[in-house]
Amino acid sequence: MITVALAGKPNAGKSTCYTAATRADVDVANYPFTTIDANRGVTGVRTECPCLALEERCGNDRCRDGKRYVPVELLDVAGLVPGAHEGKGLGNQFLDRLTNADVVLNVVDASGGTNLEGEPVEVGAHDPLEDVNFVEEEMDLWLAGVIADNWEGVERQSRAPDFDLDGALTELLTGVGATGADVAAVLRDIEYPADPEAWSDADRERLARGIRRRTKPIVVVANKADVAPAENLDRIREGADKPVIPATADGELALRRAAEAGAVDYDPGDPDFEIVGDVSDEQRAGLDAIRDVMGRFDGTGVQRALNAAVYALLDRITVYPVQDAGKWTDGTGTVLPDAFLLPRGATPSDLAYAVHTDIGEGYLHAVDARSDRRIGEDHDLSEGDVVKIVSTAGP
Ligand SMILES: Nc1nc2c(ncn2[C@@H]2O[C@H](COP(=O)(O)OP(=O)(O)OP(=O)(O)O)[C@@H](O)[C@H]2O)c(=O)[nH]1
Ligand SMILES: [Mg+2]
Repeated sequence: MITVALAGKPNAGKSTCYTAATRADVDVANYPFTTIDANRGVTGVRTECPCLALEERCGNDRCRDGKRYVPVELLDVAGLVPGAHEGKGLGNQFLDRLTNADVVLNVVDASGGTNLEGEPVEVGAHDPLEDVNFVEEEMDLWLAGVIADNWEGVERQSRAPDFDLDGALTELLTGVGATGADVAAVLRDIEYPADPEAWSDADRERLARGIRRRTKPIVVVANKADVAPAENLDRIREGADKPVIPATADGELALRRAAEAGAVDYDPGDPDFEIVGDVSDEQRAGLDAIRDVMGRFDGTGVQRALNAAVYALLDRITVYPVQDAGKWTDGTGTVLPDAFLLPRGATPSDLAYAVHTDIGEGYLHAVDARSDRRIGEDHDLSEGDVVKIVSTAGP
């Protein structure tokens, strides 16, 4: 499963985001370092379910009237402070939790109402663009540290006659999600000494920055947009060289709770909601305030941030394997039982391997269930494809 990690300084709203997205119970409070241990939960990215093309909706647990939520793992990480890579604040242990992340949501307090340590200050007194930059800097320096800690091993290997720097670095960096192609691409971009023993800290840092950018791309969540001055949001948008999504995690959490209580009709990622239950005047005022923010930002931003991370940054597509190409069901008659988030450019054979190694190894051919036509092994799959795999293995 794809892992999305929430990173950011204390009090930015990571746990609120996490709680809203996963509806798990974690501590949410207005003091720094509320999260003492990383939390792991499951949320979903939203897409159009292929069942919209059928006469009836599929009724899958993860489909709400044609809005399909495809599972991704979400990690809540404790707040980072400047110097975290050297152990400041709660330090390295939390950066280490980012190791498994495929993509990072950098949650910043766009209101400027908390300083770099996450302590409350007058709204607007702190420049939120600093939060965007320092979190990225901490991640880069943390990775530089990981590389430095393991450099002796690279030096040792370099004494062997058949030494290959690409291979040695790929081995070192595979744990943070880097492939041989990532290492080769970064080495092509930077200048470095041929002999590993001659590498300086600055050389390793350049390598770290390149690898971090490729293996842990960042979406900036400009949170607390409900109380953020407009110029702060402009400043973040202009200053950050990455996608920026204004958000109100608080608003999303309130809506999800209200939806669970039957007070509103709202599905995560909707641009608006409807009040359908009895609410007090106070609740109505609170909901109206959220609606106002949603109107300004086209929703609460939480779902949009998750979608931007997976579909835009990681460039994934959603593909649905089925056994019956006519009914779009699995062996038990469940309609559109599974959804896979594959890299763009994935082929039917890649899908077969994603379903199961045995199915991949026994792959014979595939059928596009929308058109009921056979598709070639090297055919690029597209978002929303429904595919029957014919394999010597499995059903
Ligand atoms: N106004 C406003 N407040 C928010 C929003 N999201 C979170 N908050 C508040 O910000 C405070 C901190 O939220 P948390 O989610 O605990 O922050 P955190 O990033 O997990 O903090 P640490 O675990 O200490 O790193 C809480 O009081 C939240 O209610 C938002 O969208 N708008
Ligand atoms: Mg927290």
